[in-house]
Amino acid sequence: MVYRGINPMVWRVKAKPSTYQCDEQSTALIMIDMQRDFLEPGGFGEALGNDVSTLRPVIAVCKDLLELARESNLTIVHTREGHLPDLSDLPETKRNRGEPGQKIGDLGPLGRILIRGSSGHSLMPELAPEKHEYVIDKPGKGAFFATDLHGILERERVTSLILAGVTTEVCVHSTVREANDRGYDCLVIGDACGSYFPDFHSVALKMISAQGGIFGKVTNFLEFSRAVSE
Ligand code: TIU
Repeated sequence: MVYRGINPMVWRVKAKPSTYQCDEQSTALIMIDMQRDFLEPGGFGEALGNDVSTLRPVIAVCKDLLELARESNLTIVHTREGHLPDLSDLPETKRNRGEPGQKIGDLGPLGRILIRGSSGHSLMPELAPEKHEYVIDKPGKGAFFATDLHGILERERVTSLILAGVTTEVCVHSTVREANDRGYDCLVIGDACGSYFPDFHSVALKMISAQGGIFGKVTNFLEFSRAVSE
């Protein structure tokens, strides 16, 4: 539990479709699935046929965002997509979907693909969690499905979520949708998210902020850091 003062700083972030407002006490950073399996050759992302180098620029932005969140004493949650070694939490549909070269659970250059405990499942070393930060292991795309994320955020009295990570249209989107339905006010840091498909990335961000912010709001790291340092 992070120490909470009496008068929290209020931040107003320039965002689409309109200014996003949150305060330092009730806001969490959710860093989604910045794992070797998605960002490095030999992991799950590549097994699905993707060029994982497209995600590399996101690491530096996520690092800056993580540092800013730490300086601001935000609640910080890292998520990891992955499955138990016996595959008991892996639906057959997910294992067989996409006909990848290698399937979840198969042995690859980074260990067993998308399996908890394998080196591919670990977070990128640049973004390693600190001791007091939460790490949520999730079997699905959304971070709320089959995890205790909602309970953790309720205990921390968090109502606003700053979201980043990979991939924009898959796990970030699924998590934003789940969060929105649970009443969280979501702000996605667009340049701290990445997709193997640049066109999916930009459309996914538009889908969040369209229709008056149907799922939440979207900004970039510069605007977020400006608001925090004002
Ligand atoms: N395939 C793809 O774009 N993403 C995933 O399978 N998982 C996450 O987004 N983390």
